[in-house]
Amino acid sequence: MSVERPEVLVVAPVMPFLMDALRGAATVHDRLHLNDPAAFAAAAPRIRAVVATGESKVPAELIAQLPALEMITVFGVGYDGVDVAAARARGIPVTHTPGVLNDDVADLALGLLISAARRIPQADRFVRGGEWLKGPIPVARKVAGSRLGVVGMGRIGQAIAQRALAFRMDVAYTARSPRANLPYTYHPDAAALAAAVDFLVVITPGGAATRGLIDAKVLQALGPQGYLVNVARGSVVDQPALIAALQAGTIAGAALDVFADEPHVPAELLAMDNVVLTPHIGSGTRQTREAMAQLTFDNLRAHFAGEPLLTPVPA
Ligand code: 8YV
Repeated sequence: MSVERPEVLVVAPVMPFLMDALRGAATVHDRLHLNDPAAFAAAAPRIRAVVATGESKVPAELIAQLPALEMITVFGVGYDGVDVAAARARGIPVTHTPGVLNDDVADLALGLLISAARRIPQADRFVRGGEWLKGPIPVARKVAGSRLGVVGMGRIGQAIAQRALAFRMDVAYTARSPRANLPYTYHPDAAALAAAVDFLVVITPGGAATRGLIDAKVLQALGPQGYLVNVARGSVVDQPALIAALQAGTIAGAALDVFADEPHVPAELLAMDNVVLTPHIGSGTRQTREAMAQLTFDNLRAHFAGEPLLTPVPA
């Protein structure tokens, strides 16, 4: 990094591994815009980089407050919280962390799918609550050999499909366009896919283009034997429609790692026995979070060294 230490605004909590690397190379303002607006106003003209996470927001208003901003680096593959258009309009590049988290998110998707079908969390509660002493638990839903639909066939979607093959699942998908190199059945939209599968796994980027993509019509198509798994963004699913579908038995169950307004989870979902809930842990292993932190930092370092960025977001 340059001799002069750049000033950097970190907009959301980040792991100590990343914070330590940043502090070693830059003057770090940790959430100053939220914690101390007056101090932020004083520092803003000197801030040259923003460090964000997959969930955090970097709106046009914040970008406009930073006249010296040169780059935005996101600790996460999803960058739907960043107003990329506003950044681009000022020639400010945005980087993210693709690739390094594919395995973890795909592992969790399969884990959630199996948890929902085999009711593993419920079975755990059954044992702990002494219910087993009163009699056996009801039988669950078989996974091996069933039909999987993947909404979004990017890097993580493909990693999910590969894992599903080991369970002899019949894999189909929807995406903006068919991928000729993949052996899976393509459906033109989410409703057509949902009608053809037992498990619908959502792993498409968030943002305006996919907001509410999984709506009442898609859930209706998934049907009373179908399960929804969301490891993408809460915004991709119409959450009130999902709650209504679960309450009415329109679908059999759901496993959700992401929600519309994290960390808030609607009381209706908390109260339901046919849902499995996790707190946005798709990439949440030490190994993967360290790899993400390294890539986030390496992009920052490359920028200030005048080198090409490693992983800019796609144009
Ligand atoms: C978060 C994610 O970035 O990669 C993404 O898009 O949503 C996650 O990996 C992570 O939870 C850190 O905030």
